[in-house]
Amino acid sequence: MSVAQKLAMVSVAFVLVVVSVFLYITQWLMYQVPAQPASARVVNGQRTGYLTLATVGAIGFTSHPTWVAYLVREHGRWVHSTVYTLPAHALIHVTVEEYDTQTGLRNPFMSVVRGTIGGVEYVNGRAVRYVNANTPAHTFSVPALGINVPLPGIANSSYPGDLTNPHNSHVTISFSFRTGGPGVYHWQCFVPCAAGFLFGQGGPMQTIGYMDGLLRVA
Ligand SMILES: [Cu+2]
Repeated sequence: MSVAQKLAMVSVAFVLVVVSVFLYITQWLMYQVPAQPASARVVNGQRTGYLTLATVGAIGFTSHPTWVAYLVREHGRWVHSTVYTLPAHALIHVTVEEYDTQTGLRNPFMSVVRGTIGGVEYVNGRAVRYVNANTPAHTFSVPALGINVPLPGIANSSYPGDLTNPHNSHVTISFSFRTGGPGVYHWQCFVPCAAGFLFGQGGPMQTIGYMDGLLRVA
């Protein structure tokens, strides 16, 4: 093989690598998590939206079956998504079925309910303004809207809670809040719930679709 031929082969290989890297990075940058719309209707003249969520200790599918995750109820099915579309200037009623065990908060500040209607959440129907900081499995927190809702976990002896069985052990949490104008608001969990990661803060805690998400208010 001549030097020119060798040079041509190396050049072609180099171009292929550069193009592959370029495609990989652009695909990664352009990736959009599919948004799950929440149902909206007018109740007593008030634009109202509903969001039904679940939290599980291990999602059991996806490429990370062992990761903690949020799911959303869509048309009678649990869907793996943390990107939710909500109506603007509306009252949003949220219900969370919490199937994971207690991890506890590193910062007890996050054990106080904030930003909800009445400053309360309902834990199995009982209104509370805060929970014991050792009990949350997860939180539903939207920093830009001042919302923080700690979600108490189930007892270790009841684990794993099974989403597919509505009678299985879980804690039902409900609360309401108002959306403002249109925008995209980041939300996340503040419990270091990522088992197996440094300080419980890696993996699912850093990944949209698990313990982080977006509220698309439109
Ligand atoms: Cu969490």
